[in-house]
Amino acid sequence: MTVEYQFPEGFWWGSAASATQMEGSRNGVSGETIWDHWFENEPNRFFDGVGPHQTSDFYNRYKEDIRNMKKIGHNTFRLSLSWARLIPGGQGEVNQEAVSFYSDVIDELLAHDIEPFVNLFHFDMPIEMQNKGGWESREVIAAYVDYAKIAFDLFGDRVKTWFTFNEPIVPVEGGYLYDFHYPNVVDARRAIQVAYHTMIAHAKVVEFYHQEQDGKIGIVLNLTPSYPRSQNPADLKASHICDLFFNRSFLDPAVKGEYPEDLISLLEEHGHLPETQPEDKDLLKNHIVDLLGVNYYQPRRVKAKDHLPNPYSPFMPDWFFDNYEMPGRKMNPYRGWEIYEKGIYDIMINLRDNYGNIESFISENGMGVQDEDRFLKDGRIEDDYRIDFISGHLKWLHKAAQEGCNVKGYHLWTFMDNWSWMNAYKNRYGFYSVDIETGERTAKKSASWFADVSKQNGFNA
Ligand code: BGP
Repeated sequence: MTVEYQFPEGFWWGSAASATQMEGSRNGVSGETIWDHWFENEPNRFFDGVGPHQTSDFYNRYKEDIRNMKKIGHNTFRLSLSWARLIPGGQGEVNQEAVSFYSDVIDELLAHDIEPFVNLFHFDMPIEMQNKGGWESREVIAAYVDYAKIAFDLFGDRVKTWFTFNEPIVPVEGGYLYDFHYPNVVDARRAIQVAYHTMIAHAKVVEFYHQEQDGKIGIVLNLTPSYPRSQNPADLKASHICDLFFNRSFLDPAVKGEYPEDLISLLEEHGHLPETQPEDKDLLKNHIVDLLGVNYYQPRRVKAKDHLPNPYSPFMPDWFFDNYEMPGRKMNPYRGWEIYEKGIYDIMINLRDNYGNIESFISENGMGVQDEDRFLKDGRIEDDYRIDFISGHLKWLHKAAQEGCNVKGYHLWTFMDNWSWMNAYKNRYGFYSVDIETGERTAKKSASWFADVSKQNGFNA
């Protein structure tokens, strides 16, 4: 039988999740992260007052979960290590219980022919490290590099695909610009320093990895293509600046080893260049990634500002643009985000043409749905909307692959419904639904559909 959308041989089919969102922070021995700390202090900031200890309990049920991954054809799975679990306090003694846990998870994945992709940092700073200044502090960078070395020593023999960070812009925006993550600072100067230091930490880890290990190392970025309202110069400029701030401030140093000139000039013009060290430039230049994970959920529609910012208000990236609600755009009615499948293709073509066709894969893409139980039928969630969402994106990814983009795989966010930062269980994303009370997992319709896709290495529309 011919398959209409046939993907290149060896395509990675799988999903992604993160430690804080699936392990349960009070399971086993673990240090505290900023999430535990914040939840203890301000539980009302979390949806339904549900914090990071109430997750899908992967910590205790990973064997069942990995069996389920195998059932639906996963050949790869991205997880993250919790720095605070592996080294409570962020520095010093390694927690042997965490070593056994992660080691068993990795072995279990490999025993099921699922290649583990391991990410070192997914928004979960140990609270002690945050108290030392978080990413504003060079001392914390050094501690992170030590943590990475320990992880490579422990698991590098079995894990051959590593990532330094997931969506490094999120802690910048959430923690330092717009107050939706701890430490709830609103200060662009500090945000820029945090963003810069994250990339220094990243490059140091890449440097060490390449010296000592023989696999691949990359970074996972949420690339949000920026589309201007019109082709008039003001809208084009607004969209370009958006791209510089939200995409290229990480993409360029990670893949090209340097920041875009026009980003530097813009920050210089407004007196917002971060503090640097003389050796940073060479560090970035010489230690670029081997591969790139791309998280794509929705595009950014941009227009020039209707009103010039008040010159006395503090500098913010959105001095330079406004978000634009394009009439007629397709929306996810159950979450509120725009659905624009072609965005995935535009990202890939950009990587092909402007970033040396770096090896990449879709490391997250997914459709969050509120009150998903309304789609329960005979005990299973009939999520045809998710099948449409995934296949719509896969068609464009297939086209990109056919046109020579070096795209190696597709991972859904996420394997099973899990806890999410501020939103707890509001938006469900999984192939498997999870009963929060009992922990029971049930495959949704999309799970069996995806099993066929991975088996055939493609699908028919
Ligand atoms: C991504 C993050 C994930 C996950 C996802 C869904 O940006 O990498 O950790 O949370 O978004 O987001 P939400 O649960 O807020 O809908």
